[in-house]
Amino acid sequence: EQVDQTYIMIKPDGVQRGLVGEIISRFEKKGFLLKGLKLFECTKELAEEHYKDLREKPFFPKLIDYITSGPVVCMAWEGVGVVASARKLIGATNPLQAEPGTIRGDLAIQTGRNVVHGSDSPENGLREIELWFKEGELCQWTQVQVPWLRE
Ligand code: DAT
Ligand code: MG
Repeated sequence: EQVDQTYIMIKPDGVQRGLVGEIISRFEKKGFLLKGLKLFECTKELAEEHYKDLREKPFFPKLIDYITSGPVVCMAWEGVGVVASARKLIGATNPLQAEPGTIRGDLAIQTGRNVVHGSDSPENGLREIELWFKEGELCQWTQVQVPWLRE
């Protein structure tokens, strides 16, 4: 089985609203492996690079203002199927359309304040982790719970 990595980020609204523990907990309880974690104030340049595919969208300037409006929590998570699974845990982009039980479905109401980011493909997972983390900020470790997660 292919082990993937995904970049998950708690956006400034999630940090300001005191949802950091709650959001980390969802991924932690699922059983994925946490490889990197930091509270971080990002530059406009980094936010623009992260969202470069959306550069032409009318909401792009507001999106960059939002992401740079306060500290974010950057995370790298690893596991089989972690990219798609994390997207399911996060829920639809518009929180009003996100299913109850998802992070956005439970904790947010507006697309422009949707509390969390998750990579949309394994390729982007690697690209975004490389973009947001420096060498030495990621950990290689083995969870003691592995035999209780996988047969
Ligand atoms: P997602 O974050 O679910 O991967 P996306 O990659 O299409 O969604 O867009 C990135 C972010 O941009 C999204 O989390 C919030 C913002 N955004 C997307 N579509 C928007 C819209 N129509 N109006 C305002 N903000 C939008
Ligand atoms: Mg996206």
